[in-house]
Amino acid sequence: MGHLENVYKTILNGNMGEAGDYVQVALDANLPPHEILQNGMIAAMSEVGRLFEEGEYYVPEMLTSARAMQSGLTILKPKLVDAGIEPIGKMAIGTVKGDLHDIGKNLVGMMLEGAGFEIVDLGTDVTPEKFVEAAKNGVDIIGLSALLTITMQAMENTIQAIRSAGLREQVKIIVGGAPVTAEFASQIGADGFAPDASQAATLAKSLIG
Ligand code: B1M
Repeated sequence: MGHLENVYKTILNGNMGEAGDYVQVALDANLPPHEILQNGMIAAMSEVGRLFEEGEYYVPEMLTSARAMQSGLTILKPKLVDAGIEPIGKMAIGTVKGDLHDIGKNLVGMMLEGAGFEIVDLGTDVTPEKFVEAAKNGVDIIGLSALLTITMQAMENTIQAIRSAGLREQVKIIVGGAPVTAEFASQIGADGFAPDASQAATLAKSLIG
């Protein structure tokens, strides 16, 4: 079996103990980190989503796959992030209120770190008030992630809260996550939208450039 296939299967089956090992084996075989991420790990998570929609996977299976994904990411992170460079900007990132999905948010954080940003990770289920607090503490960019259609509204509430606090002109706000679109982003008054983590890094650089 190929290295990518091993990574894919171990995440699909939620074998947390093995995911990191297979990622390491794939790296040792000189597979590019982005290929392992995209075609092994992210591909497995989309299949998990599909199986959940079909009623073959339930929340516990989604959760074990997510844990396997996270342990694989721990191994991959040093390859995605070049440490030791002078920060080009500071970004606070979080998953909005009501939403617990954090894999995409974590990946965006890693890619931005790789692009030279200092990252403040606010976690998941982050209230608008906490984002306002981060804006007050002087970050250049605020990143909002949402994976559920019902939590997209919290993105708008968050931007509104930042505006009401009089801080909207001081920070750039970017949004993303599976249900989010460029159209929605401009509708709620965000400064930008990115469909994936590497484009989020490009976008963030262009916003502070
Ligand atoms: Co949930 N879940 N989940 N889930 N889950 C989805 C999102 C879903 C699409 C599955 C499905 O039905 N096909 C569906 C949402 C439907 C909808 O609203 N449209 C869903 C549901 C329904 C739910 C629950 C309601 C299930 C339930 O309890 N009945 C529940 C909600 C809990 C809550 O948040 N309050 C729930 C729970 C969970 C788990 C906790 C079990 C687990 C998450 C664990 C974790 O994150 N630690 C989970 C998982 C794993 C998924 C799927 C299978 C995978 C998500 C993922 O990690 N993808 C997901 C199905 C799917 O997405 N196909 C699903 C991989 C990740 C790399 O991609 O997060 O899209 P993604 O991030 C990408 C881009 O979107 C983008 O870049 C990333 C990297 O390229 N991006 C940004 C993300 N944030 C960005 C921010 C940016 C820019 C780009 O700028 C700031």
